[in-house]
Amino acid sequence: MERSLVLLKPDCVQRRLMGKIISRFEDKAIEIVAMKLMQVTPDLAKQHYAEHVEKPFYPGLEEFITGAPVVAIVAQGLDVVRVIREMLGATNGLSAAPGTIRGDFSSSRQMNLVHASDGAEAAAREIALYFSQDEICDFDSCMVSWCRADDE
Ligand code: FUP
Repeated sequence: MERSLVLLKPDCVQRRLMGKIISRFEDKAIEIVAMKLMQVTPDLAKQHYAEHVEKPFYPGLEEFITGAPVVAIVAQGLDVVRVIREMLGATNGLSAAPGTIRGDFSSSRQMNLVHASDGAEAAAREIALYFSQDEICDFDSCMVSWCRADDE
């Protein structure tokens, strides 16, 4: 079982798309094991986007990600890092395939609605940035037995 850090970014919150996007993950039987509405601070933004801090687009990215609240989510499932990245589509909403979340709702490179970890290592680092261990709920999902076979 794998986990991923998902952020519904400020554009998603401001455009009232939170429910629609969360529904996509629920429809796919991805489990949500932690979730909260929160304000990203400049300090947290710098830690989250550490690999981009020196890039020319970073100041605009920080202004955007701190400009309104985000919904931070820990998603759990089989191969969930790859599955969610594929559900999101390409980074730039203008290039993202129709049927993906960004392809259906975003027309921007910066305002691309949702962040999701790009690997298992990034997921562990990002989950620890946004959540303490006691905020993550370990519970038995009642529908697992109707969503996949025992050997999957
Ligand atoms: P992703 O892995 O899809 O989140 O994308 P990246 O790590 O490449 O970029 C992180 C964020 O920076 C993306 F959400 C989009 C944003 N970005 C810009 O705003 N401008 C750029 O020129 C490149 C990326």
